[in-house]
Amino acid sequence: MTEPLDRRQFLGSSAVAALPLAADGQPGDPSGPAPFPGLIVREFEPVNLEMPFATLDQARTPTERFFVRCHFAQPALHARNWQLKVEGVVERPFSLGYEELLRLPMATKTVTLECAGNSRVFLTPRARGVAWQLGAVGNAEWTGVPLATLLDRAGVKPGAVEVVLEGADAGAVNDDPKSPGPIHFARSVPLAVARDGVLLAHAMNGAPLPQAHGFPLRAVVPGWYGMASVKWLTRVVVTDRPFQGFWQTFDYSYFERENGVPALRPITEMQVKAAVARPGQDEVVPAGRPYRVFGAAWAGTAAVSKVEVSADGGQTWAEARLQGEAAPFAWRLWEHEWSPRQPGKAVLMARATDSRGRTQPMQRDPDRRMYMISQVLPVVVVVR
Ligand SMILES: Nc1nc2c(c(=O)[nH]1)N[C@H]1C(S)=C(S)[C@@H](COP(=O)(O)O)O[C@H]1N2
Ligand SMILES: [Mo]
Repeated sequence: MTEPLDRRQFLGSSAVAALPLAADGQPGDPSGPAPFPGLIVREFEPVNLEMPFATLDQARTPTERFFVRCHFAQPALHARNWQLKVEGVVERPFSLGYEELLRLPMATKTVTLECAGNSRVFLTPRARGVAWQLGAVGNAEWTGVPLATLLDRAGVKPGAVEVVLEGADAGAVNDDPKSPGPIHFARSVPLAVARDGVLLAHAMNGAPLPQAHGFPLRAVVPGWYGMASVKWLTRVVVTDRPFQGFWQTFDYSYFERENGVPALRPITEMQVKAAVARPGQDEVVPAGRPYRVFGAAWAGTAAVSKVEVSADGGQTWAEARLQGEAAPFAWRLWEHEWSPRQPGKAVLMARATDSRGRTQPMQRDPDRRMYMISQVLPVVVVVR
């Protein structure tokens, strides 16, 4: 973030002459990592920012590289007067302030959040919505209070089925289908999910949540697409019937077929998916030298157990080397040494398989509408 200033100061210093030149002729340390170039602006207002996925270099996504997805202007909430209401089908509705929240027992979890629209730019014909490439996904360490703690304190009544998470941000959706005037961003999860796993996070990667990621408090729903991880949380409502809010019916829904009849369902769990960080589309790679193909893979509530790479458009596959441990909710980095021989175009692909044996489809399923883009994506490179 301070890179331009540092660079100017750096270039102005007399030590520059003594420094080695990097391959591109710029002064710098050729053995050091490339500086982070910043996030890609997909939309300016409301702000939607994408991580340039080629900059992936560690399992934990640094906060300043983590994508930002906002449907409305970011609310500026202050810890001093922020309150979380817990209400609905409960014995003892209550409100909680920030100080009190921080005194509750905490848990920390590493969780990958992927926007349900990530990779949308690869859909043909072009689909409406933010045109994300690969970087509307990140893996962070979230610290906060289990939602179960607050539900227990409120005393969930018998007959409760879901928990609605509501954010402080609001606005009118004017594209069809329009919202009924201004509405908040809100999303429900089944009571069982709310009780077992949902974290109300006040810290990200060991520091208080930045405003863009939901200060002072956000939900983190492990294994689900990002839309359920409601930011700027101000209300938790326990309901005795399924919630049919805008953000899980008109938006963030897909078709599921029962007995051949398609019906709309809210989007929930992330699909198994591997994404290639390098090489990128149309990258020129040298012939006759090993190239390290690498990326990340995730599988929702399951763990990634295998990643395969193809360098011939999907005819033959080789197993990639997985880093770290197999774990639910968090991605794993993977790498594969590829030695391209023939100059010309080559089509690379990566395919993940999870601990339940599910793997990525080769073809797009149109029932998923403009969401859950997890089919195997080709990366065309030029071997030279
Ligand atoms: N209040 C609120 N919460 C929200 C959203 C929003 O617009 N408003 N966007 C959701 C979507 S679609 C995604 S993918 C994630 C993204 O979280 P991030 O911006 O921290 O990456 O936040 C979710 N939570
Ligand atoms: Mo999203």
